[in-house]
Amino acid sequence: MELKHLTKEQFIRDFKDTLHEEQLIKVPRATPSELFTTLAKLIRKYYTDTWIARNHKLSGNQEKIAYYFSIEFLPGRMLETNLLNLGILDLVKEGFADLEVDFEEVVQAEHDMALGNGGLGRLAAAFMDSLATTGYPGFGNGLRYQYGLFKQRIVNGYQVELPDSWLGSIGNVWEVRKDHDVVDVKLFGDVYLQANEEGRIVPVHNNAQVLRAVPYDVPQIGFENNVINNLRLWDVEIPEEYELYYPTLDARRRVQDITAILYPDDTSYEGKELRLIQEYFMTSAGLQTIIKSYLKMGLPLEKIHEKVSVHINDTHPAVAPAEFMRLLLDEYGLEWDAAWNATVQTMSYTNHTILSEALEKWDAGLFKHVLPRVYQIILEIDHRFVSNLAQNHVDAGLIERTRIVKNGQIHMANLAIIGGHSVNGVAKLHTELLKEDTLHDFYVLYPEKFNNKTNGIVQRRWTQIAAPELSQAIDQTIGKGWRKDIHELEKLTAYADDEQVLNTFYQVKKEAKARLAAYIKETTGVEVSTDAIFDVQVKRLHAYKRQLLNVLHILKLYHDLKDNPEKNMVPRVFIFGAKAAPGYHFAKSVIKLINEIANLINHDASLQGKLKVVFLENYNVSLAELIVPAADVSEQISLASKEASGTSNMKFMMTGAVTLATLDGANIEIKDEVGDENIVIFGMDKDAVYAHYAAHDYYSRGLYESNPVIRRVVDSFVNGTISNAQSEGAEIYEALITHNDEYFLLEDFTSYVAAQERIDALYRDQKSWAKVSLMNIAKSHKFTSDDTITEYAEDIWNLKK
Ligand code: 26Q
Repeated sequence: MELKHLTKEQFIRDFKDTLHEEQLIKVPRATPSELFTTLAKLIRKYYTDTWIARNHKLSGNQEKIAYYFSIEFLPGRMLETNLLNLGILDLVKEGFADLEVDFEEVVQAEHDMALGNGGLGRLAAAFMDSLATTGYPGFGNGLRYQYGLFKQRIVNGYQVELPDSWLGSIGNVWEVRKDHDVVDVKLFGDVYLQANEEGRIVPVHNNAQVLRAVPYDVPQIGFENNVINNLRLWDVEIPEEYELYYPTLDARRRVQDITAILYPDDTSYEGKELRLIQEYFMTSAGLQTIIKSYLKMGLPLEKIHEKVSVHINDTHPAVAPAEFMRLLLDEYGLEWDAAWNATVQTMSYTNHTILSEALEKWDAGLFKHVLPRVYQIILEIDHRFVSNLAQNHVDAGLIERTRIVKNGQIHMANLAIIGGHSVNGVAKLHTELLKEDTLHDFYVLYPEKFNNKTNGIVQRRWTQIAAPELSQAIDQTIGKGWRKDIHELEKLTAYADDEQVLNTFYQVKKEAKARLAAYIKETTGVEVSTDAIFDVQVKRLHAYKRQLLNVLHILKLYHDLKDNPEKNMVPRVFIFGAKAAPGYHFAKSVIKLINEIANLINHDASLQGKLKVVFLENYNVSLAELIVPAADVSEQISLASKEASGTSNMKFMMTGAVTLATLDGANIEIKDEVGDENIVIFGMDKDAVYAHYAAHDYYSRGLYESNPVIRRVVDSFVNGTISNAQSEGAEIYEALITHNDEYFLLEDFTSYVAAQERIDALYRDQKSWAKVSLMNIAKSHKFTSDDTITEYAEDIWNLKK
């Protein structure tokens, strides 16, 4: 079906027919959910031929394909992106207007696909969109969780987690089950080595549990280019021929558990058997199908790296090099050296964190129990790595620090680095820290493997979909070319002093703020004025991200206003959104405190509406689409060196927020793009932070005792200022004072307050503010994931379009 020629009238006819056939009803009687399902089915019909053609072409033309292995994908809703990318979003909106259907209601009937925690999962989804949009052959490989990231409710100020049963009653309308591509995955059992008839030593794997991996493909539609790639998500089933092994409901449930839930932690890692099984299950299933489809080309396996790249997104799929070796050796009979060469040249790895508590290490005993054959192979890889370096007279300490298996643990990052040809960080500073610090030993061994790939975002979702008024204002100013080539945003710099343009953009921001204000009123009951500065911090809750620093500043403003209700300040609305990992006690206490401080402040008439605090529950991709375009200030205040990159910082920038930031992650690159005058920077840089580590001289109690402003703010956690949060307040006080303030909030507090005062002053001059805002939009094109993925494709994967 050629969508180029689709008219509104034809679309309306098709839609009515589909609704009739599928739901046996007419438009006025259909619910938003029925309308959504119908629309999704219709556009599936529209794109199916293109999808099939793409799959045929790729299997026929022998192009190299990259496979992006990730335990998380976080696309959010797909309807609008799919319509936009097919080039029919406006047409469908107009058609629905004619049918008197509220398009927005239909959009909202789709459940977010939230198979990810935060940045890492969202980045994986962005890469899928950008691979299709740039036209590179790149497929995703992950898990089809029954339940996505938990739904957050706030009850009495506390976070409550509810299951996210995203498949609901209508399932995932976009996916296609691919029964002919099922593979089996083996776990547990005993392995011993035996000579076969040809005298070759082969493993015998007895008493294994055999699981069936069933793929579901979700189309990834490129922007107006007739390219559709696959995101392949695996589900688990009991193979019919092994049914007798699962006689009880309990036994069956234990199998289904493998793809039941996404682990909701995004930092501290826990060595759970089920998690290891999830990781292996998707890795093994993915690699098996990759090898099978490669062999259909009739080429020799030892050259598979010429046609296939496997990317390891963080260490979660880092068993890949060992599993690939197992398949090449045991299933396809390659010799070790040929298999190892192919493996190293196929694999590449991205690191997303320098926090040592997040680095995956598996207990060797547990690993051996679950994956006995893979364990043997890892021991062999480790053994060869060690003896090879020893032969080359490499320092024994260096060998010990970089080997894979030691002290009863398997170090997954080490396996990913040794078993691949590329290691990258996700922003310039992060990659430098990997080289200098976290992975320095590997950098000494393999300097050529290291490279940087600064993260990016799908600009289309954050402008054309989330910020339609802004997009129109851009069209009116520089024409529509930017919608296809985001670098044209640079043309906006020519209007930095054009009062009329600045005023238009200022008004556009106000419209977005009004939409958010209505949502805030509806969901929290709090009234906020669009004349106030909308100051936003939305991201996972973690100590290193320092939501608490933001809270300290709010308390300071509160004290200032109590002392002097006439204090001259631009009214502020502080907006938070954040999920805490369910087991992360500290993070949950911060949420409770934010909510109780909100209660305190929002109900205090003496503050004359100058200060408001709102916590929006269940922050997810769809809520981000509402919040981001409405922000005046983007809070990116992690302790320097801790935030690998950040990506929300890029989204805020693109929609005209002013970034208030530390010199961390990609904030540094944002500053380099916009210049010092268009960003507000504060706090210690990475060198100052590291100097404290080296000298062991950080002493938070000293700062508390010597600075009365700090003392008053910190004391308000324990002196009854905040009601209903005594134990949480005490906990925070302890963390800051007794436990020496691990993330140096108190040291950065003073410069943070000064930075906030600069924001206040800047906002008072509407024209200056509008100019800074416009410059941010103009320079944001640097952070498109289309360019990031092009760098992966060219530098790491060696793909052709
Ligand atoms: C590991 C083991 C067991 C359970 C969970 C996990 C786990 C899950 C998710 C560990 C880490 C994550 C996610 C990490 C993450 O989102 N990191 C962020 O990645 C972004 C994209 O590169 C960066 O922009 C952020 O700076 C980084 O924090």
